[in-house]
This record gives sequence, structure tokens and C-alpha cells, in this order.
Amino acid sequence: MIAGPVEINFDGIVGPSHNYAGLSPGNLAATRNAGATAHPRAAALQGIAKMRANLALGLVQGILLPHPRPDRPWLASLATAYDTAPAHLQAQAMSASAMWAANAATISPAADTMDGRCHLTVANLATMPHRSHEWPATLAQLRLAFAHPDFAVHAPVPAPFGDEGAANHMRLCDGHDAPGVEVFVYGRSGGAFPARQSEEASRAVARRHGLDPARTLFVKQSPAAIAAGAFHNDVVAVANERVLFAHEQAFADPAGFHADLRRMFPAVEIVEVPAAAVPLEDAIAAYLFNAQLVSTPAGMTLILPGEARASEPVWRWLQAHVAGNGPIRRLEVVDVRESMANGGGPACLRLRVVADPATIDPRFLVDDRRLDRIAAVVEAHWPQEIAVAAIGDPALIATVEAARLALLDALDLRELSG
Ligand code: SUG
Repeated sequence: MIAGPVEINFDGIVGPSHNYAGLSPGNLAATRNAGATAHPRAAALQGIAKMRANLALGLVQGILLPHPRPDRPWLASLATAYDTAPAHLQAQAMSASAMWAANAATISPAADTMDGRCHLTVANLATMPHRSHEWPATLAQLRLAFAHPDFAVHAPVPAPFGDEGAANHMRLCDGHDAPGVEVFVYGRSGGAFPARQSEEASRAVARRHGLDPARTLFVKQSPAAIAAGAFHNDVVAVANERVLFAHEQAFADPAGFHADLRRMFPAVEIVEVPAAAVPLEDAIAAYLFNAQLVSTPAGMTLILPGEARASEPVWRWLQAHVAGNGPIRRLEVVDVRESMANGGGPACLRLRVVADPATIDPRFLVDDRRLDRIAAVVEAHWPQEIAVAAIGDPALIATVEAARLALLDALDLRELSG
């Protein structure tokens, strides 16, 4: 039995409507694969296998559920319905993008906040139409999973201040339950692709979570990174405990950021990958930084997508780091290629929460047995494939809606069916 606060990874279960409609400009993998045939069943099973790998590392694992798709109330708010909506609205209503749980919310653990509660703000995801309607269903789940008084769950920051949640947030600390320095990374629009995280939203989240200004940083993402396809900071940087692991070109002013961070947290270990060793384009294509950096009894471990092993410069850099004296001691490779093809790596699929597992609704925590149950529902109900041309097909809609209800039944979460 684990007592006290630990880091828990809540993975988004890949929903039965997973498809490649190419809805995210600036997300190069997603636009490159627009029109490809997706495999929702294989995608969900890949996600489950990743969770099993996390459990095997001794980590505590949670889940977030797929949202109702198509999102009929959202279409109704646009004065249309699924069978009469134009194709682009059908696709936006059908997206399974809630699987990328790193965009669900921003989390400030209890050790960082003024009132000693763990604060969660659901992300508004206001920039992309297909993601802008995720937050009500996410909020409903967070209110259920984190109903214990140790948590404060907040509604989203109002639009137009785009907020994409934990994907643009990092935390440096001596141990997960110790006070940390929280780093909010924002973008500024002006390049070819939208900057999805606004500074205004980041500052609002920090104020509302009651963070200490002496331990909070607001850092600008480099326009070069956004232009190269880093639509979220977690595509070019990741942190865990004392370690910041980032690409040399991730931030607009890396020297200023590093100096501020060292002042606030002198124990920080900054591992910066130079562009000369791994060009930004290779790091983004292989999702080197969209890895889960986790503390395990065997040392700090980087959970990477298979694409990172397939990239010659990325794998060479990693091998040299592990062979040397660097803080990352182990590499673990997972296959999440269906999610990767939409620009979502291992880190996108999970939301980190530092909390005592005993304070969380147990229906949102999993062990191998519960994952077996989820896998059985996926095997029985998830479509084997979805071609983009099938997105308007009534038979597909019926399958997708029934599949989600079967999962809610299996997990005793029928109250989320609305
Ligand atoms: O918002 N892809 C997601 C990927 C999110 C990755 N998350 C993190 N980096 N944390 C996005 O761009 C593709 C859907 C489509 O194109 O149909 C999509 O939404």
C-alpha cells in the first residue's frame, strides 16, 4: 500500500472514433497523415500496453475516459446536427483528441499552493475548433476523480486566452511531494502556425492556483520551435524532479531562463541537447522530448516512442547520455504509433498528478486486472479501422457511441454517459 503523495500518470484511453482528419495546423505529423486510415482498436491497445509498461516500472497509473463522440450538444450549439452538419464540423465533432491527457488540465500539487490543496484547472483548448469542446467532458471527469477535499478543480480560463494545460507546464523539485518551481511556457503568435498557449492564460492559472511568485516562472517558447512544429512545449522539453531535459532551441531566451531557474532552484540539473547533435527537426520528428521522464527504483527513466529509436541522431545521443554520467539512467521504448501519427507521443497521452492515491476515486486508477477488463471492451467494441471518408457514416457513429457506453459499464462509470 502506497501512503502519501506520489506522482500518478493518468493516461487518456484512445477513443473508438480515433481518426486522421488532419485538424491541427502546425502539428506536422497530424497534417502529414491527414486522410490516412486509422486503427482505433490497435491505437487503444497500444495505449493500454504503455500503461502496463508504466505499472511494471512500479508507477501508479490512472485513466481518463474517451468523450462522447460525436459531440452532439456541441453541434446543437452550432444549430446543426450530425447528419446535416458540413463535413468539417462532423470531423471536428468526432475527434478522439481527448486521448492526449497532457492537454486536459494544468496541475499544481499541494506542496506548491497557498491553501495546501492540489489545484487543477481544466484547459480551454480554445485555439483548435476540434479541441475547444473537450473541456466540459474533461471537467466532469476531473470533478468525479478528484472530488476529495484535498483537491480544488477549476473551470477553464475564459477564451480567447488559449490554454493547453500541462503540455506547457513543467515542475522542478527535490522530490514530487516537496515544494517545486513551476514553469509555464507560452507562445506568441506571428509565425506560420498558431501559438496555442497564451501568457495571459498561464498567469491566470498560476494566480488561481495560489502559487508563490518566488517559485513561479513564465517562459517564452522560441518562435523557431513553433515554426518547426513544436505546437506544445512538451514536444521540445520535459522535466522531472531536479532534471530539465530540453532542446537547445526550445526557449526564446534559454540563458535567461536557466539563470532564473538556477536562482529559484539551485539543485536543478539542466540537460540540454544541442542542435549540432540533434537538429530541431529530428527531435520533433522522433519526439525525443515527448517522453515520460519518470523516477523509478532503478533510476530516472525516459519512456520513449519507437520513433526515437528509429532516428539515428536521436538514438546516438541517448546512448551516449546513458553510457555517460547523465541523470537519465534508463531508456524504455513503447509503441504508440497510432497516436504518434496524430502528433501525440507517450507524454501527450498522460496527465501527471501528485497526490495520495487513497484520495482519488478508485474507478480512475488501474492495475493489470482492470487493464485486462478495458482491453476486453476494446477488443470487442472498438472499430478496427476508420477511413476519413467514413466519418459521416451512421453505422460507424452507432458503433462508436455503443463502444464508449460498453466501456463506461465495464468501469462502473455510467454516470459519465450524458
Ligand atoms: O492537439 N493532435 C493533437 C496532439 C496533441 C499532442 N499533445 C501534446 N503535445 N501534449 C493536437 O494537435 C490531431 C487530430 C487531427 O488532426 O485530426 C490532434 O488533435
